[in-house]
Amino acid sequence: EKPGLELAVVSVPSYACQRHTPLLHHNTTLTDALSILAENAELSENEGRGVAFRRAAALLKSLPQEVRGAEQLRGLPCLGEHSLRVIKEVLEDGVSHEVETTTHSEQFKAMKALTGIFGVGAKTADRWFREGIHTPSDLQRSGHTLNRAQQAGLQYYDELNLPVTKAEAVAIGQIVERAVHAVLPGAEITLIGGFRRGKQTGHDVDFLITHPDEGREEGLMPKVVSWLEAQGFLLYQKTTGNSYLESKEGPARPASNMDRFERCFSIFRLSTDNEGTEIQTGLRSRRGLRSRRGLRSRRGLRSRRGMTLVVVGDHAQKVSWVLGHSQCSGPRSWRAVRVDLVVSPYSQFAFALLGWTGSKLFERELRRWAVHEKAMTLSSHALYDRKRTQYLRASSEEEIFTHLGLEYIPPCDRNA
Ligand code: DGT
Ligand code: MG
Repeated sequence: EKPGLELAVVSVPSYACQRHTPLLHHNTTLTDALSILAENAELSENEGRGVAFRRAAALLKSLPQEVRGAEQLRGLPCLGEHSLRVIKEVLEDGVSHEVETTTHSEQFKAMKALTGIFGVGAKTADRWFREGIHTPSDLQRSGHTLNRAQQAGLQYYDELNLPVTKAEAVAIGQIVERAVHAVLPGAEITLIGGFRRGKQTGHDVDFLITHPDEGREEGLMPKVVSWLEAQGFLLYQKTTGNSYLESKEGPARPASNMDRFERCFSIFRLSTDNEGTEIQTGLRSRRGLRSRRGLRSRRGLRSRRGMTLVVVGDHAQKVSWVLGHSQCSGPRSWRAVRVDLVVSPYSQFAFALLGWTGSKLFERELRRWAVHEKAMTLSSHALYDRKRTQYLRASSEEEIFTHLGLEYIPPCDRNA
């Protein structure tokens, strides 16, 4: 009488890249629980355990219906002993004791808060946690020396932790397009990451840039960044050059999951004037750094809307404001948004597109499939066939799936 018993006899393939995983699925209670444990493992730098929970969650996301009883899970792959135990507990009691303990643990909460700062990874956060730093405010008070990324991360903490909407991603896309076309007409810009998979919100916005005439894209990023900076669109940026050389990388070396494209990690200043989406943050109410009222040329102490602001530094976009008192509110005409830009040569575009569309687990599973099932090495640059000792070219994602002997999975079904 339990509906859906037939799940057990449906055969489900074990690699996430063999399955369709839509954004919306039927088992969110279970996958939310497993995701917490995965996150906790990742924050504790226990990668293997994190991946095990992620794989179990991804399997549940791909099922065509809700799991109501443990007997429906018989014969399904990817469900380790630990994950099964958690799933059974949630099915029977509605909650998992381990998940509850984790979400309430000081360490988990602190690690999440600290790694929520742009530029802070698990290692750094753990070191700070052991020094008694549990929140961004603790960190601010600690007087620790922070790098430029972390300073920006702290400064825009609240906003960078607000989800970026699809509308905001589209608005940023228009700015990126203007910038890219101003310095290289004919270049192509593609929205990648979670938004390409159909997500309605994201933690950042990712773009892939290329040009049909191979070589024209070389050195593009610094020009794009200069244009954006001159127009006042950047609050922070760090550009890294292209370091990919086939000869150096060597086909025999396992593909690193960090790629070597020219890349820019940035924080955009997105105007919210025209969209009626003004954000009212309690902290840091700063109206336009490049205000039309000529703030650019002024220096020193300023009093606006009851705040005392000190202008530090001498470059308009790099001005940082130190709040005289922190509790003030008022409409703001812009918000900070994390944006990643990646430039790919045209011949590597399909690989870059596949590698940057995600999800992270889907990517991981593609590489695992390639190595273990096909004796191939897949990266965001290339696909290498180790038996035939040659690179396999592709000009579309479909061709890459074909090379890998996989059914094509469209971006909207890569939400593993
Ligand atoms: P989000 O932004 O949290 O809504 O979700 P995603 O899926 O957009 O995640 P994100 O932005 O961290 O990364 C997008 C995809 O790009 C992800 O599937 C993996 C890939 N990716 C991110 N960073 C790197 C990298 O350094 N190298 C390579 N090869 N891929 C990366
Ligand atoms: Mg993203």
